[in-house]
Amino acid sequence: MAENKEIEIMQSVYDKNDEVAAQINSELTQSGIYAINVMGAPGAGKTTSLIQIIKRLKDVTPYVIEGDIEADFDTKTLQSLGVKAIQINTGGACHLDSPLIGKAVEDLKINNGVLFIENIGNLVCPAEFMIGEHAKMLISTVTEGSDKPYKYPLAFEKADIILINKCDLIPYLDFDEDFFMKGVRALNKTAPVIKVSGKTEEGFDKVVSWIMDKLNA
Ligand SMILES: Nc1nc2c(ncn2[C@@H]2O[C@H](COP(=O)(O)OP(=O)(O)O)[C@@H](O)[C@H]2O)c(=O)[nH]1
Ligand SMILES: [Mg+2]
Repeated sequence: MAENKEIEIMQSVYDKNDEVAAQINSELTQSGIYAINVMGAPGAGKTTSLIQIIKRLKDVTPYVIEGDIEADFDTKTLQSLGVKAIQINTGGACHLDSPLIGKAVEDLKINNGVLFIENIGNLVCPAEFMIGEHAKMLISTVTEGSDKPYKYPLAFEKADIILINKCDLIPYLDFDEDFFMKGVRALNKTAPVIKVSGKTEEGFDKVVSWIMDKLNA
């Protein structure tokens, strides 16, 4: 009985969240904004990748909503590079939800451009909550190991694009790319998987072309 109740409440939390997410998505679309929900484990290189992507964007205004449990280092870093960025601190919650994004979008006052939403570092909960995005970008890394698609399937299943970051470190690790890709493709047949490095900057041109194709579609 208690188990049934918990399921009902969770379902209504998801429904309410998705309703608000759909509204945000439609408002962003009307304002000419393409929104990307950037997900990955803590330290995967979400902020590093955003910096690499943003510096390659031409004639497109980038906006960033930074989600963290506490602190605003990443927002300050982006602002120091001239990027319009705003911080959300969840104070403990392990993912962003659509009411939080609705408020941040209002505060940012944005139109015509691409909005990156750096979600809380976590491979589990962010994949469960839509936040008004048009696409989900998952950043996995060679340092996390090649078994992550098998252990955290939802994040890989839902992703529209997957980056394998920290590829500069491959010579020092035992990352098994074939095993990783087999796991990804069992869950997700279509998302492009792009090897990148925030250190050598390899791969980010391809990521930016994917974003530009989406923006122009
Ligand atoms: N070697 C290496 N280090 C990286 C790479 N990308 C990010 N890092 C480092 O990983 C740490 C976490 O990066 P950050 O972008 O803050 O991760 P986030 O928590 O996902 O936003 C920082 O010390 C980065 O310098 C990479 O491609 N190669
Ligand atoms: Mg970050």
